[in-house]
Amino acid sequence: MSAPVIITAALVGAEVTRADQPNLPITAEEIGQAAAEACEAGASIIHLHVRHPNGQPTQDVERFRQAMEAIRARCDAIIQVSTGGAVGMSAEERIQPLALRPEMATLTVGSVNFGDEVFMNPWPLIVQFAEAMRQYGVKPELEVFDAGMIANAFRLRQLGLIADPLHFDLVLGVRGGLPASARNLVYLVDSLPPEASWSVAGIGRAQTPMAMMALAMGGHVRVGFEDNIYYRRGELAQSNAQLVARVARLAAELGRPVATPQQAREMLGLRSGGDDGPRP
Ligand code: KMH
Ligand code: ZN
Repeated sequence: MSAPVIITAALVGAEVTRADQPNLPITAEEIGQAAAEACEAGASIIHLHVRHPNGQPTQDVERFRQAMEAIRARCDAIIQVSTGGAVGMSAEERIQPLALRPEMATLTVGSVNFGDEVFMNPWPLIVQFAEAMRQYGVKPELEVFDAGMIANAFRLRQLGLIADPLHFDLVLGVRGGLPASARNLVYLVDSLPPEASWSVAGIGRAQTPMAMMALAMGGHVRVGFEDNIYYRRGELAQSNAQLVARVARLAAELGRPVATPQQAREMLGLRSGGDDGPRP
């Protein structure tokens, strides 16, 4: 058997709407239910964004607390909060959920055009977020949307702001970022520290081919409505779990078992096992 694959379910995101995907989870209860189904299908990490009841994206700490409680009531998944939030949010808004001391959080290591907008991550913001994660004992997942961002991760490591083993998420196919291709994925993986772990998030129709490449290369996989709302061309996915289940099936064909949350914690070197709960 090859190494287990860690599947991350990006359930909600900040950009997708109910008009785009009628089954998008929005309330804490809906997010908790979607997380439980995704875990049952093989996910061990829940990448978490939250919304106001009207569907607007928010980084409000109470909304995160409610969603985290709803997830923890139903499954043992690693909760990875977003510090990316939505394009245009301030650093102060985006950093809020770290105060809940989740096991993991995203740390985007550079700015990138994002559709018609710009996802702003200037160096001082990156340092501020990395320092806060260190202070709260939160493991960063380093989000890479373009090749140059990896150099910033090395710089953070050199400054002692992040520690080995590093974990990256390679996001391929955002309009304005690095396109999703086999050549680009291989280039990014070759640019990482050899001991680092990595997952791939292919955007839109690139989700499944990028997942298959990651599985074959020994990497990990992120899927979910945040990145792709379709099951196949022209057919909306029924649920986040349906997308996770496909990756689990493909992994099985390649002889890679899906990691349990506990196995994923060990593989990622997480601090305790996620039983210390959110704090005020
Ligand atoms: N919503 C994107 C602009 C993250 O979660 O850290 C940024 C994003 C990345 O979703
Ligand atoms: Zn996100």
